[in-house]
Amino acid sequence: MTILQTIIEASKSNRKQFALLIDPDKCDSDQIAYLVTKAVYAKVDFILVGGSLLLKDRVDACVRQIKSLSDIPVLLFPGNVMQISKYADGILFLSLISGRNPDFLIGQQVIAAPYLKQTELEILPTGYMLIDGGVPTSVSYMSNTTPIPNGKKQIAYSTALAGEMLGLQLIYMDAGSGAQRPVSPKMISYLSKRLSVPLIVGGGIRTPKAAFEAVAAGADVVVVGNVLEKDPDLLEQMVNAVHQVAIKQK
Ligand code: 1GP
Repeated sequence: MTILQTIIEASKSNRKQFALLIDPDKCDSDQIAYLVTKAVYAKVDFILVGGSLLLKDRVDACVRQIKSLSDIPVLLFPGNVMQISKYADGILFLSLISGRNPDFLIGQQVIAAPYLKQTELEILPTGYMLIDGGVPTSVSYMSNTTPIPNGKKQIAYSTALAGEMLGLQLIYMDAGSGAQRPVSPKMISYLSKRLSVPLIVGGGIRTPKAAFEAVAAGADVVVVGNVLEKDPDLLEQMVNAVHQVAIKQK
């Protein structure tokens, strides 16, 4: 089964999934080793690797280290075409559909496509949507796009629906790393009831309660990065909060 199929299957059977985001710039190899050991124990479903802007050339090394320590699928979550590593299992092939910057809608993808074709990476076509999280984020600045206002669930829905109609297989709603407030459960619920593709949600999720609220509202995959770089010991509670939801709803 492909990684995309496992996400779709999990979504259909209401089995919620947890993705740990590792920024190769912010985590040194000791931190990665500690986080990945915790991730294996906590039964993390995926590890995402990437960042809006990386200053160090560490993506390959980071992916290889994670792969050497665990069997958890590693997906690239690239801020730009320089963040591709053939050592990962797959790539969230993102189109920034909430923005109107052609470079992030299709330009970077055109540059990456012929190179990706030569790798074994699984391609996961993903509609990426920035939702206002209360503070200006690196991703919004670097992509030169304006996030969708937090309360505008109909704009978010229409954007995601257009992505789905264009054939994108996943929708990722992101308040941006370190957002002041995560995507609201109201918005998650509105979209998840109306879309047929799985919904990934991340940005500013700092507590097990917030992770729980995101999946309870309808997110299929929750992504957490920032807070776990600071407090890796929170990982197990976060994952449990997400995995519990399906059990409770059965
Ligand atoms: C950011 O959705 C991810 O792109 C994760 O955000 O680092 O705030 O958890 P945090």
